[in-house]
Amino acid sequence: MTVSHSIERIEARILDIPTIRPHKLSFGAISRQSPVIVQLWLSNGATGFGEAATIGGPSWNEESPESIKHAIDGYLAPALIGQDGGAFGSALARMDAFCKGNYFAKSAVEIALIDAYSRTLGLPAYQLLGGKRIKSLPLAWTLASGDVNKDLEEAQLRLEQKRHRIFKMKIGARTPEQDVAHVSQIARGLQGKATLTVDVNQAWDGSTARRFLPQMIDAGVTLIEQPVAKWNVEALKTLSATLGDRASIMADETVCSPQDAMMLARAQASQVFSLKVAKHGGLLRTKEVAAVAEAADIAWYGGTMLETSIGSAASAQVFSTLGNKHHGCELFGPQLLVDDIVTELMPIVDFELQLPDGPGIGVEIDPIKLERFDRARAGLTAT
Ligand code: MUC
Ligand code: MG
Repeated sequence: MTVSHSIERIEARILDIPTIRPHKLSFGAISRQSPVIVQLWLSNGATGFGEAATIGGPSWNEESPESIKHAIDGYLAPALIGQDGGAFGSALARMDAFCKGNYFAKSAVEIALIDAYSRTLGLPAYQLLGGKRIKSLPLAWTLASGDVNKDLEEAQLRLEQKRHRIFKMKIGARTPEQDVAHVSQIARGLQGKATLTVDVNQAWDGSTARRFLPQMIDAGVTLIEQPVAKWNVEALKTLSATLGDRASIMADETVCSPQDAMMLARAQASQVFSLKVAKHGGLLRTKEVAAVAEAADIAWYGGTMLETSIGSAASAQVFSTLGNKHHGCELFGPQLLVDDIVTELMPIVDFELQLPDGPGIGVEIDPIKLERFDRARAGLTAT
């Protein structure tokens, strides 16, 4: 039997959803998220949703909510209208032919396409991505209030609630000495109860990283994410060689394409890849990067761009198909937002996110909330 349904319509909208508290990173602080939500219709009437979220407009990388919507409306949607909805690889190739880069935008469209098509078949998206291997993943929380006492309070509460026992700290905005003091205080407060990660978001140069990371490790940090600029593979390589036995070095901004993954693997520059559907350009390309990791004996981590439950569930679908050499995930975006746009969140049980089983990406949109947060409706402007 062949199932052929063409792509009829694609629409993108920007939402603005406040966060429960300011979220501070090396490059700035955010108090709202502005995800781009894509809805795609197939000729059989099936519809799917996708999402791409950035952090702080175009501060995390080149793409912003506005550029994502512009790329989808102006180039990606026209490239796909009338095309076979089940030919995912061809859809990706057409998007590449019509539009260079813009991977966040492409990922939102690809998620919506796979959501719509798998709903047509009555299957969870993971069935089209190789089948489910993992049922749940340890779920990290990011401590990023900027205040030690608030961070500790937040961590204690989440431990008591059995929601999180992996905590990631965003550092690099203050001096390295201040960061070491902050991380050490948190580590003392959580000793023996939690695992600690730091994410420098590219803020340090190689010599700062070589000097201060050992102090972070002495304090109890076991996973170090993107300590240096994305291009600084030499520094990542040195850090992996010198610190790799005591803590793992994780690439985030450096590892976007499968070619980046190959280059890092050849250089032996990181022991873990943070996988993010948006930066890789979709669910299928996330699998390609994960395949390079597996082939090179590199572990994976389920990263986030602080998406709503739409993007988080889509990520959960692909993460659930991967192998078991991982450091858990951080799909906590829905918990950081004051509200969500789905009827039911993915449950967290005993510190683990339960990866969804329903049709498509496994969560259902709440149309009233979608309207409520729509930027066009609220008349808001860019971040
Ligand atoms: C990043 O670079 O990993 C993920 C969690 C968080 O707090 O910020 C993001 C971005
Ligand atoms: Mg990161």
